[in-house]
Amino acid sequence: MPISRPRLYLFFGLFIFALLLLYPAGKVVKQTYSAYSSNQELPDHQLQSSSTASGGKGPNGVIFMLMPPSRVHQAQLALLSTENRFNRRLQYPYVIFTVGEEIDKITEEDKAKIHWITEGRATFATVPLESWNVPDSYDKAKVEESLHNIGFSMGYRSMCRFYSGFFWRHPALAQYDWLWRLDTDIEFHCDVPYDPIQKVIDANALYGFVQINPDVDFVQPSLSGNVSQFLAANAHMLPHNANHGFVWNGKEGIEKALKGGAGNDEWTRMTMYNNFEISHKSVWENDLYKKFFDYLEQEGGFFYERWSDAPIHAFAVAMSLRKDQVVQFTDLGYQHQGWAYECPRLDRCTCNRDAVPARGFYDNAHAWFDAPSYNVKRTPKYVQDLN
Ligand SMILES: Nc1nc2c(ncn2[C@@H]2O[C@H](COP(=O)(O)OP(=O)(O)OP(=O)(O)O)[C@@H](O)[C@H]2O)c(=O)[nH]1
Ligand SMILES: [Mg+2]
Repeated sequence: MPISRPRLYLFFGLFIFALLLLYPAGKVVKQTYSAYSSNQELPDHQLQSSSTASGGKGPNGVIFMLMPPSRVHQAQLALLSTENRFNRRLQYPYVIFTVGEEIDKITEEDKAKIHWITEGRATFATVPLESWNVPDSYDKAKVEESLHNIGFSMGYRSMCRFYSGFFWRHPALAQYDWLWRLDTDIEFHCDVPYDPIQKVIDANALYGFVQINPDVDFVQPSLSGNVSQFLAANAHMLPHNANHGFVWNGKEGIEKALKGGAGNDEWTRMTMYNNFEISHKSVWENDLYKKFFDYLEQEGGFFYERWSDAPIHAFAVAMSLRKDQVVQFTDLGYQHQGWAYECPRLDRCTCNRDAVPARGFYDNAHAWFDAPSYNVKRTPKYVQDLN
């Protein structure tokens, strides 16, 4: 008996349905990973972590970005790169911060583009002016003088202060454990076949970075001295095995810093370039860091000088985390602006190793991982939670 056309369609339909049951999406994704697993340059743990984080079922994390209206197009390109290289697969949500009334200047057309690029996973959040503008307690004449002498705009200084003391307590990030900062002026030159947050988790770490280099002190001449005084005044709060040697020169520098007498002569100036920064919220949401920020705020250096969030974060991780609680990423082909970046020798990277920005890359990650060990004797009760 000849098979009728509707029956033929039914038969094909059932056949395709059965195929889908046999090869669910997860399997297809796994096959893609196994193609990478033949690559000797990827450590095993990265591959293991990748399969657990697909389909938006991974860690409770968020990618967030501070976006001024003047840099919307730049932000769109950064989001597109992030989506193309890994996040269309990992499906992390985004929170895009604008400040005060800035959101009114983002057109509906630009919002729709961001919506399209991120497949609807981006929400906008407003940074209140109280955590942006110069607080009333500051001496305005002194701030003006600093703007004249040191340079850097008020907006830039506000940005540094926001990233020091406010981003992690903004309600838009409250529901997330893992906070992944990206800036508007970034690009990924490599596909990322694993979940970077999962990699930090698998390492039992709390912080992930790409690059470490020294910062300058002329914009923040009194920062290191203030940090040293904070350490001395709060010695009872310091965990005993934090990586102080990352930011203070040798055993002598560390001891001087812990006694409150160190300054720029003892400061290594080493900082993680935190325009890419993965952190567990507990790195910031603890009594030590809160007290640290309050102390710095009271000293006024965010506006009397140009204290930057990068060294402040570096001082913070050095006073609260062990070496093994920090992870470096070296295979992302991550680039900030026109700066030099690492172009890994991997098929999944499309960067050109002979091009100028891929040639001049340097990194001082050894400053964290090979820092001299130093044990602070006292261990406060609460910091054990952090470690
Ligand atoms: N909403 C808002 N975002 C800002 C403002 N200033 C900077 N940002 C954002 O904050 C992040 C860091 O600012 P950048 O100007 O790139 O700072 P930087 O990387 O230290 O400096 P560059 O070397 O010039 O890139 C970027 O995502 C910026 O788009 C501002 O006034 N308003
Ligand atoms: Mg930048």
